[in-house]
Amino acid sequence: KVEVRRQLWGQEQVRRTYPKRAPDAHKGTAGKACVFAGSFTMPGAAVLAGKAAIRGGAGLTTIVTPKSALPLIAPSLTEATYVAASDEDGHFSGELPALGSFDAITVGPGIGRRKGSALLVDQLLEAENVPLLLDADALYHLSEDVSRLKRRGSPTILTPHPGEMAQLCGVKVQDVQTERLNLSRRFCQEYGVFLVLKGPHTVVTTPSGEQFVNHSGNAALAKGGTGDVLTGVITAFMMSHGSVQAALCNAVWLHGKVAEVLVEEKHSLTDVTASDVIDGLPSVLRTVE
Ligand code: NPW
Ligand code: AMP
Ligand code: MG
Repeated sequence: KVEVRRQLWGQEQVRRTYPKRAPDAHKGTAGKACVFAGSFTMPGAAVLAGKAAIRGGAGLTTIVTPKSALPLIAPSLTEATYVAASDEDGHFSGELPALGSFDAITVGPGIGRRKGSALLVDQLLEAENVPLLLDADALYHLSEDVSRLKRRGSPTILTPHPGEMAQLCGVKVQDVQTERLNLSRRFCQEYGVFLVLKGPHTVVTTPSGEQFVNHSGNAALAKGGTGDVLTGVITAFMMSHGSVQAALCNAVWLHGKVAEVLVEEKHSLTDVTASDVIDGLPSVLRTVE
């Protein structure tokens, strides 16, 4: 007998689980995030993920990016600090720079698909005692050998869109879409990860197979960069929320709700940009905290 555990996650659940910021919080207690993102040809992905992490409440956000991409990112992202990674033709060379300690590590937005970023992902999968979020091109590299996930000792979060999920599972996009819940649950139970399968009605699945279906959002989000924004918000929420599941569900709901509010108040479904989603976060955050 299969126990079905699927729940809806909406404003009520977000309000109930959204953490209070302690009056005596300082930037250290609000969470130190390390985001491996960007390259010479995709600096914007790092800007979007980094800005969203900061708007999402991260106390300190460090962007690790190839040396030549750094000056393209930093002028648009004042509040972050930076580590320049060794660079090969505008992309990560694969050498992992010396890092301090962090409360969350995120890798993927805009890192590209060359050998250097594959080596980087290899090494980050070995990072111990810290939650690791893999998105975008990190998922591409992960799909070379998904079994590496089984060796992780700390929470691991994957945030694929249907194309990335198809690659991770070695199936067609259409098969992902017709089996979103079952495929997600089987994947999480086999590999012991949290999964955010994106698209309309994003599904969040926990390692034990609990599932939450999101109903916020609209087609304004169908535009480059919105996934990088979601990754930034999740990075921040992973550090502020006691439960990874609540962090993921809350970030997904909020991200979608922002798109709804933007279209209700001043945009069309056509013109919303990923940056607008970051700018829209405050008005929705105010309704839940
Ligand atoms: P297609 O294109 O429809 O034929 P991609 P990406 C498919 C960075 N970005 N449902 C798609 O098929 C990201 O961070 C940088 C079904 C394709 O075959 C990544 O690092 C930006 N299928 C990098 O770009 C802004 C879907 O999946 C495959 C699907 C590439 O990531 C933009 C893989 O997708 C972007 O975020 C869906 N919803 N979505 C910047 N400003 O710097 C995609 N597919 O081609 O790897 O595309 O997600 O853009
Ligand atoms: P990515 O493909 O990584 O850039 O992520 C796109 C983001 O936008 C994800 O959070 C998707 O769930 C969301 N999104 C894209 N298209 C739609 C849509 N038609 N309806 C609702 N959400 C969408
Ligand atoms: Mg993406």
